[in-house]
Amino acid sequence: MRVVLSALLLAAFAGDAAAATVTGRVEMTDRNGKPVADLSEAVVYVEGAKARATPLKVAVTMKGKEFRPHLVIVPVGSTVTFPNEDPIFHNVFSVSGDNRFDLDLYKRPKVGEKAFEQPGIVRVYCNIHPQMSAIVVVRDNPWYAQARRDGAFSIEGVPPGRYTLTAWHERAQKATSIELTVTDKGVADAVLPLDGRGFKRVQHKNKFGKDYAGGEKY
Ligand SMILES: [Cu+2]
Repeated sequence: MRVVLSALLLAAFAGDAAAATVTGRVEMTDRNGKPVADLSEAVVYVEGAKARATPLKVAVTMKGKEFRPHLVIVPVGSTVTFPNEDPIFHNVFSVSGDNRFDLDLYKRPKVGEKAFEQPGIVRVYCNIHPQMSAIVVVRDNPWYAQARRDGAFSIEGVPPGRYTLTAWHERAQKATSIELTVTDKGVADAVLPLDGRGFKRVQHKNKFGKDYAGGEKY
């Protein structure tokens, strides 16, 4: 028994020691085929490896009829709070698959919240103001990053193995995935090109699946 335990402990330590860093960069072309200058809302994440990450509690504040920040990434089990700092009503909702929710109407100083239990891209809107939108990216492991303005990203603590590395951006037509072999030395030069040439802003529907009525009431 003691021998087995020691072996397990060794394996655990070896695993920690071998965790590597994956760095690289996201690139994206815009509608005119030019490079996008600000990639700070691109996300990069390791797929195909489930691992528990400590749940977070992060705030997406509603102020001036905007969600701030526009994008957050959290591990499964995390709670996103939605403080309303406007003196008017907002109604936060999403119809994104298993992460759908509806916080109903409230105004300052109430704070609604939602715990996200399913990995996925959650598109968050307000049922009153069609121009308000936010993105919550929910991941089932701790290996994700938000790119810097110049597209560079760094994901730490990745155990050696074979993975899919995916980049996603709201304005890209689809996510870009590459196969990645991580050794204990890490990966330094992953390049993930995204195609934003076909981007068109399309007005989403309200929480009932209908068009927004013209003329705001609040
Ligand atoms: Cu609103």
